Formats: sequence, C-alpha cells, structure tokens
Amino acid sequence: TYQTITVLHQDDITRVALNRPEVMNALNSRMRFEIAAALTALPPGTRCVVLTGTGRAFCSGQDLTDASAGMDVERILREEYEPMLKAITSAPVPVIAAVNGVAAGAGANLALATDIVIATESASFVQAFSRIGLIPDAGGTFIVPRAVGTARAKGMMFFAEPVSARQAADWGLIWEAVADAEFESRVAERAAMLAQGPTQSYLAIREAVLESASNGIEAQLAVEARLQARMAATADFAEGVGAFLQKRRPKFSGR
Ligand code: T3D
Repeated sequence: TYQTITVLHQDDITRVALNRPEVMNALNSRMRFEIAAALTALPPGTRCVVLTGTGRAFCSGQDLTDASAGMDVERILREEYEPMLKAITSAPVPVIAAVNGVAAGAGANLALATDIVIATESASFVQAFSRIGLIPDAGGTFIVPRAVGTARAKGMMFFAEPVSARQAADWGLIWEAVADAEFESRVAERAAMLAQGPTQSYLAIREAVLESASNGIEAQLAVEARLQARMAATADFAEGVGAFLQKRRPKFSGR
C-alpha cells in the first residue's frame, strides 16, 4: 500500500495520482520510490497509465523541506530520481501526464518524461531550479532543448518563470492544452484510445524517437527497419491490416 500516491485501475487504464496536496505534491524520497514501484508493478491488464496530481497542483518538484546545502544530491538523483524517471520511460504501456495544475522543478520534468502531456489551461510549467541556485535535473536538460530549441530552453531555465500550458503547447513542449472544463474528459478519451491501441507500436515509437536524439539518418533508418520487423510479427499488425481490408474497426490486443 502506498502513502504518497494513489493507484486506481479501471477499464485497462491505471491512474497514478501524486497525493501530497498540502505541499502541492512535492517529491520526497518515499514518493519517488512509490512512483517507481507503481510503474514497474502495474496491475495486470493495464494498457495505459495516467499520471496526475491530487488537488490544485500537478507536482511542485523536490520537497524543499527535505533539501539542504551539503545533502548528497548526486546520490539522490542517481538512486532516487533516476529509477523513477526510468520507470516512466521504460513503462510497458504508454504513459500520459494529465497536468492538472502547476508543474515546477523536477515536477515539470517528471511530466515531460511521459509519452504524452495533456495540461489543463490553468496549469503551467516552471523550470524553477535556478531560483534556488540549481540547474534543471530529472532529465530537463535533455528533453526541454530538444522540444523547444536552445533559445526557449535557456530562457525557461534562466528566468525560471511559469510558462502557461497554452504557451507550452504552442512551443511543442507538450501535446495539448485543454480548457479546464474539458480537461478530465479529454484525458479520459485519450487514455481510452491508447488503452485500446497497438501497445507494441507505442513502445517501439517511444524507442525510435528516443534513439533519434543521438542518431544520424543512416543509423535511424536501421533502427526503423529493426523495430518495424518486430512490429510486422505482432498480432496487432495482422489485426490492423485485416480490419482495414474488411472495412471494420481493428480490435487490438496489445500483442
Ligand atoms: O534537492 C535535490 O535533491 C535536487 C533535486 C532538485 C529537484 C527540484 O525539483 S528543485 C526545484 C524545487 N521546486 C521549486 O523550487 C518550486 C517551489 N514551489 C513554488 O515555486 C511554488 O510553490 C509553486 C509555483 C509550485 C506554486 O505556487 P503557489 O503560489 O500556487 O503555491 P504556494 O503557496 O507557493 O504553495 C502552497 C504550499 O505548498 C505552501 O505551503 P504552506 O505555506 O501552505 O504551508 C508551500 O510551501 C508548499 N510547497 C510548494 N512547493 C513546495 C512546497 N513545500 C515543499 N517543497 C516544495 N517544492
């Protein structure tokens, strides 16, 4: 049983909600461990994960009441943040971040580590780190410049100001910003789509997109050929082609 998150499984979707609303879901050691544990031991039948926050924030980043000069930050990042992030980036199903409110510091980069980020319009993303004399961690210096370019990345990181969900979507930092009133239904709709989709395709797309960050075209064509050969052997490929030819909706099994 978890103390800092809630996990709810329904209709093939597992909803993991950060649950320390009194501190805007700040990450402490236990929460990092629990997020990693939840993502690596998903309930059987999970075809999509929705990561969200309880209350008015998504996540305010490192719990600053736990942080102090002289702490072993390198150990915390390597032994606590990294397993949490890797649990997300290697989850066996697609992961959606449903950013219900502010995502600050490592909380922003936690959201950005997922496959698809959907934010409510009143949410914002803050690379807060330099306000307290740190640099972005939790993968921020990898993902943000690749998404928005170095000029906007460094602006976000130097000024450490909130970037609205709308701006984040316009810049290509996230998939979409949704009006607050429609946010929950949009997340549910997208999660259902992914939960009914070809899971193996999503995982291979994730892998290919990640590899593209460091590959040239030759190497990337080889990645595509290797992964596509794997896809062509899946039941979902047979189903997808069969459904197309029979002019019906495919029924994907995730295999
Ligand atoms: O240290 C290491 O291990 C290295 C790793 C670092 C990774 C990091 O994430 S560093 C960056 C840490 N995060 C921040 O610097 C963000 C701090 N928080 C904020 O800037 C603001 O709280 C927000 C922009 C997130 C929200 O602002 P607002 O005005 O909506 O809410 P608030 O009033 O500031 O916060 C509400 C409560 O949550 C408040 O407590 P109170 O006064 O009601 O008792 C506030 O202290 C608490 N809270 C917010 N963020 C944190 C927090 N408590 C602990 N840690 C937090 N990060």
